[in-house]
Amino acid sequence: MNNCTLRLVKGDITKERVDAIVNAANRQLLPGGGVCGAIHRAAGEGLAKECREIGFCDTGEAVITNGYNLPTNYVIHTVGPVYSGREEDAKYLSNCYKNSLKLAVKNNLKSIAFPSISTGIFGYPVREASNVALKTIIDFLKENGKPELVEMVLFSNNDFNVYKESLENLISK
Ligand code: AR6
Repeated sequence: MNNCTLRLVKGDITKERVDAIVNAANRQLLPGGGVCGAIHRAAGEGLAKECREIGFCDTGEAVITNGYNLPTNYVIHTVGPVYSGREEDAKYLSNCYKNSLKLAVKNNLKSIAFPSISTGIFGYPVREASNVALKTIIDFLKENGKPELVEMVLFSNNDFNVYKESLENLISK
Protein backbone atom coordinates (compact mmCIF):
# COMPACT_ATOMS: atom_id res chain seq x y z
CA MET A 1 0.00 0.00 0.00
CA ASN A 2 1.16 3.56 -0.76
CA ASN A 3 4.36 2.07 -2.34
CA CYS A 4 5.14 0.29 0.93
CA THR A 5 5.19 -3.43 1.67
CA LEU A 6 3.81 -5.11 4.75
CA ARG A 7 5.03 -8.68 5.01
CA LEU A 8 4.26 -11.48 7.46
CA VAL A 9 7.23 -13.75 8.13
CA LYS A 10 7.52 -16.87 10.24
CA GLY A 11 10.87 -16.98 12.01
CA ASP A 12 13.38 -15.64 14.48
CA ILE A 13 13.59 -11.84 14.50
CA THR A 14 17.25 -11.86 15.60
CA LYS A 15 18.14 -13.24 12.13
CA GLU A 16 16.28 -10.56 10.14
CA ARG A 17 18.37 -8.39 7.82
CA VAL A 18 16.45 -5.14 8.03
CA ASP A 19 17.52 -1.64 9.12
CA ALA A 20 15.92 -2.07 12.55
CA ILE A 21 14.30 -4.82 14.57
CA VAL A 22 11.88 -3.98 17.36
CA ASN A 23 12.33 -5.35 20.86
CA ALA A 24 9.31 -6.12 23.09
CA ALA A 25 11.05 -4.57 26.07
CA ASN A 26 10.28 -3.85 29.73
CA ARG A 27 10.19 -0.32 31.18
CA GLN A 28 13.61 -0.72 32.81
CA LEU A 29 15.07 -1.77 29.44
CA LEU A 30 16.68 -4.78 31.12
CA PRO A 31 17.54 -7.95 29.22
CA GLY A 32 14.47 -10.06 30.09
CA GLY A 33 13.07 -13.31 28.72
CA GLY A 34 11.17 -14.01 25.50
CA VAL A 35 12.14 -12.10 22.37
CA CYS A 36 13.90 -9.50 24.55
CA GLY A 37 16.23 -12.15 25.98
CA ALA A 38 16.91 -13.54 22.50
CA ILE A 39 17.74 -10.06 21.13
CA HIS A 40 20.09 -9.26 24.02
CA ARG A 41 21.83 -12.64 23.72
CA ALA A 42 22.39 -12.18 19.99
CA ALA A 43 23.41 -8.52 20.26
CA GLY A 44 25.93 -8.97 23.07
CA GLU A 45 26.79 -6.93 26.15
CA GLY A 46 26.99 -3.59 24.29
CA LEU A 47 23.22 -3.51 23.92
CA ALA A 48 22.57 -3.96 27.65
CA LYS A 49 25.10 -1.22 28.39
CA GLU A 50 23.44 1.27 26.03
CA CYS A 51 20.03 0.33 27.48
CA ARG A 52 21.33 0.94 31.01
CA GLU A 53 22.48 4.40 29.96
CA ILE A 54 19.00 5.22 28.60
CA GLY A 55 17.51 3.73 31.76
CA PHE A 56 13.73 3.84 31.20
CA CYS A 57 11.02 3.70 28.57
CA ASP A 58 7.33 4.14 29.39
CA THR A 59 4.57 1.83 28.18
CA GLY A 60 3.67 2.62 24.56
CA GLU A 61 6.84 4.66 23.99
CA ALA A 62 9.96 3.69 22.00
CA VAL A 63 13.71 4.33 22.10
CA ILE A 64 16.44 3.45 19.59
CA THR A 65 19.88 1.88 20.12
CA ASN A 66 22.58 0.35 17.97
CA GLY A 67 22.34 -3.30 16.90
CA TYR A 68 25.82 -4.46 17.99
CA ASN A 69 26.36 -8.12 16.95
CA LEU A 70 22.94 -8.41 15.32
CA PRO A 71 22.65 -8.37 11.51
CA THR A 72 20.55 -5.21 11.91
CA ASN A 73 21.99 -1.71 12.45
CA TYR A 74 19.46 -0.62 15.04
CA VAL A 75 17.15 -1.97 17.72
CA ILE A 76 14.01 -0.03 18.56
CA HIS A 77 12.84 -0.89 22.06
CA THR A 78 9.17 -0.45 22.82
CA VAL A 79 7.23 -1.44 25.93
CA GLY A 80 3.91 -3.16 25.37
CA PRO A 81 1.08 -3.14 27.90
CA VAL A 82 0.65 -5.98 30.37
CA TYR A 83 -2.78 -7.27 29.29
CA SER A 84 -5.49 -6.19 31.70
CA GLY A 85 -8.64 -6.64 29.59
CA ARG A 86 -9.31 -2.89 29.77
CA GLU A 87 -9.95 -0.70 26.76
CA GLU A 88 -6.70 1.20 27.27
CA ASP A 89 -4.64 -1.92 26.41
CA ALA A 90 -5.33 -1.41 22.71
CA LYS A 91 -4.32 2.25 22.83
CA TYR A 92 -0.98 1.43 24.48
CA LEU A 93 -0.33 -1.45 22.09
CA SER A 94 -1.14 0.74 19.09
CA ASN A 95 1.20 3.43 20.43
CA CYS A 96 4.03 0.86 20.51
CA TYR A 97 3.72 0.27 16.76
CA LYS A 98 3.11 3.95 15.94
CA ASN A 99 6.00 5.30 18.01
CA SER A 100 8.40 2.64 16.70
CA LEU A 101 7.44 3.47 13.11
CA LYS A 102 7.85 7.20 13.80
CA LEU A 103 11.31 6.59 15.19
CA ALA A 104 12.23 4.53 12.12
CA VAL A 105 11.10 7.31 9.79
CA LYS A 106 12.86 9.98 11.87
CA ASN A 107 16.12 8.00 11.51
CA ASN A 108 15.61 7.49 7.76
CA LEU A 109 15.30 3.72 8.13
CA LYS A 110 13.81 1.94 5.14
CA SER A 111 12.92 -1.39 6.73
CA ILE A 112 11.74 -2.50 10.15
CA ALA A 113 10.72 -5.84 11.66
CA PHE A 114 8.32 -6.23 14.60
CA PRO A 115 7.70 -9.21 16.87
CA SER A 116 4.20 -9.76 18.19
CA ILE A 117 4.43 -7.25 21.04
CA SER A 118 2.79 -8.13 24.40
CA THR A 119 1.46 -11.54 23.30
CA GLY A 120 4.01 -13.61 25.26
CA ILE A 121 4.87 -12.89 28.88
CA PHE A 122 2.56 -9.83 28.90
CA GLY A 123 -0.47 -12.03 28.10
CA TYR A 124 -2.25 -10.09 25.32
CA PRO A 125 -4.46 -12.53 23.35
CA VAL A 126 -2.82 -12.92 19.97
CA ARG A 127 -5.93 -12.48 17.79
CA GLU A 128 -6.88 -9.23 19.50
CA ALA A 129 -3.29 -8.01 19.39
CA SER A 130 -2.90 -8.91 15.71
CA ASN A 131 -5.82 -6.66 14.76
CA VAL A 132 -4.40 -3.72 16.69
CA ALA A 133 -0.88 -4.28 15.30
CA LEU A 134 -1.88 -4.67 11.65
CA LYS A 135 -4.43 -1.87 11.64
CA THR A 136 -1.93 0.53 13.20
CA ILE A 137 0.78 -0.39 10.68
CA ILE A 138 -1.58 -0.12 7.71
CA ASP A 139 -2.89 3.28 8.84
CA PHE A 140 0.66 4.54 9.38
CA LEU A 141 1.81 3.41 5.92
CA LYS A 142 -1.25 4.93 4.27
CA GLU A 143 -0.61 8.24 6.00
CA ASN A 144 3.18 8.43 5.72
CA GLY A 145 4.19 6.35 2.67
CA LYS A 146 7.23 5.01 4.58
CA PRO A 147 9.13 3.02 5.74
CA GLU A 148 9.42 1.00 2.51
CA LEU A 149 9.20 -2.39 4.23
CA VAL A 150 7.48 -3.42 7.44
CA GLU A 151 7.70 -7.03 8.56
CA MET A 152 5.81 -8.81 11.29
CA VAL A 153 8.02 -11.72 12.37
CA LEU A 154 5.92 -14.45 14.01
CA PHE A 155 7.66 -17.07 16.07
CA SER A 156 5.09 -19.90 15.95
CA ASN A 157 2.94 -21.41 13.21
CA ASN A 158 -0.14 -20.56 15.24
CA ASP A 159 0.80 -16.87 15.56
CA PHE A 160 1.62 -16.73 11.86
CA ASN A 161 -1.77 -18.19 10.94
CA VAL A 162 -3.65 -15.84 13.27
CA TYR A 163 -1.88 -12.78 11.84
CA LYS A 164 -2.51 -14.04 8.29
CA GLU A 165 -6.25 -14.40 8.95
CA SER A 166 -6.45 -10.99 10.58
CA LEU A 167 -4.59 -9.38 7.68
CA GLU A 168 -6.89 -11.05 5.13
CA ASN A 169 -9.93 -9.80 7.05
CA LEU A 170 -8.58 -6.25 7.30
CA ILE A 171 -7.70 -6.10 3.60
CA SER A 172 -11.08 -7.43 2.47
CA LYS A 173 -12.91 -4.70 4.42
N1 AR6 B 1 11.74 -13.92 17.23
C1 AR6 B 1 10.46 -13.50 17.06
N2 AR6 B 1 9.53 -13.61 18.01
C2 AR6 B 1 9.87 -14.17 19.19
C3 AR6 B 1 11.19 -14.65 19.46
C4 AR6 B 1 12.15 -14.49 18.41
N3 AR6 B 1 13.42 -14.89 18.56
N4 AR6 B 1 11.20 -15.15 20.71
C5 AR6 B 1 9.95 -15.03 21.22
N5 AR6 B 1 9.15 -14.44 20.30
P1 AR6 B 1 7.50 -11.83 24.74
P2 AR6 B 1 5.91 -9.53 25.71
C6 AR6 B 1 7.72 -14.09 20.38
O1 AR6 B 1 7.14 -12.61 25.95
O2 AR6 B 1 4.69 -10.38 25.83
C7 AR6 B 1 10.38 -9.90 28.38
O3 AR6 B 1 10.94 -10.44 29.52
C8 AR6 B 1 6.88 -14.81 21.41
O4 AR6 B 1 6.54 -16.10 20.93
O5 AR6 B 1 8.92 -11.85 24.29
O6 AR6 B 1 5.81 -8.17 25.10
C9 AR6 B 1 10.54 -8.39 28.32
O7 AR6 B 1 11.74 -7.97 28.90
C10 AR6 B 1 5.67 -13.88 21.47
O8 AR6 B 1 4.78 -14.18 20.40
O9 AR6 B 1 7.11 -10.24 24.92
C11 AR6 B 1 9.34 -7.91 29.07
O10 AR6 B 1 9.54 -7.96 30.47
C12 AR6 B 1 6.27 -12.49 21.20
O11 AR6 B 1 7.61 -12.74 20.75
C13 AR6 B 1 8.27 -8.91 28.69
O12 AR6 B 1 8.97 -10.12 28.43
C14 AR6 B 1 6.31 -11.58 22.39
O13 AR6 B 1 6.55 -12.33 23.58
C15 AR6 B 1 7.54 -8.49 27.44
O14 AR6 B 1 6.50 -9.40 27.17
